[in-house]
Amino acid sequence: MKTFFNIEDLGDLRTALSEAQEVKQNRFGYQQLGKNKTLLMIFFNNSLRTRLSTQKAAMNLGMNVIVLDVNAGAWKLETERGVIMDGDKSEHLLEAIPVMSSYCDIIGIRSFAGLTDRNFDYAETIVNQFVQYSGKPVFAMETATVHPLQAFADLITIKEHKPIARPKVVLTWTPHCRALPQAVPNSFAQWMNRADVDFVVTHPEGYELDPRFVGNARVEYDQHKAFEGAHFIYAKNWSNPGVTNPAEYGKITCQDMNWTVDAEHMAWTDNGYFMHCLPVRRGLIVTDDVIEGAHSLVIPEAANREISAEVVIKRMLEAL
Ligand code: AN0
Ligand code: CP
Repeated sequence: MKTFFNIEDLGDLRTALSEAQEVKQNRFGYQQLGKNKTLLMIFFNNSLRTRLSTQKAAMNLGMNVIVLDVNAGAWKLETERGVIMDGDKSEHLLEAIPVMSSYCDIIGIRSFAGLTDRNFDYAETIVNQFVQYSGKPVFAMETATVHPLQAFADLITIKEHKPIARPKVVLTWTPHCRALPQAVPNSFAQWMNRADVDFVVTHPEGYELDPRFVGNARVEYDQHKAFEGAHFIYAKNWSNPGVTNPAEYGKITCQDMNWTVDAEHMAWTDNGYFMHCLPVRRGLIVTDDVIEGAHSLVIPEAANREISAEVVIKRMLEAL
């Protein structure tokens, strides 16, 4: 595997899921693969889970790991070409990328959407430059539009807990106080569309996800109807994707607290599980009782991030 951004990069999903199961039972079984190989993890944004789980996965595989927080100690990077660099940015991404890649074998990158320029974000301008100029395998640790390590871990978690062969999975928008990217719901939708699940998306009108991710998934604007019979509720806030109104891209255009997942919402489901990628703001996305309840999967879901990362890095090592 040379890149990992979209579900297509992973190939057959069943094979990937059984590989995940195998890796989970034997996570130190591939130490020779990573010997004397270096993973460079580059963070343009904060992280708790991605940082720890990806580093752990690489260490399971016997790799050396370097973590770079671009905004804490590195030179500020210019990303646009053709500018006179007389501001606070001391170095250009086009030098920084080949320099960084000379010290490693595989690159993981976190670079969130700026949420101001839809075309810039949805063209994956930053990450594509890493792919083009590094000459190394590159994987997403959440880019402007995707978070595939999360979606893969979510799918592993659903497979481990599903009460029936083809469960009903509902992605629900929830309110939030800050404008958040669409990467998590984009990837979740993309992956659920390919998984053996009955997938429904519910959100206020105007919050339609980009068609290239949501595809032909069923969209139900009535959250109560969407929740009926659900086996998994996947809550997430996202800012306006600007699909129906480009001027609203990245803005908060709804703060309706009726969408917060509470016990009453969960009672509409078929004894459903609660999922969220974390970090989560209680009281906005979900109530304390639901996230702390017996049917909350947020901790096993986060733990599976180590497994999704290990499968992805293992495949990249195998292809070096
Ligand atoms: C980020 C987001 O919503 O994309 C990261 C989630 C994994 N969340 C926040 O910035 C709070
Ligand atoms: N779910 C997730 O990616 O969390 P972090 O932002 O803490 O890495």
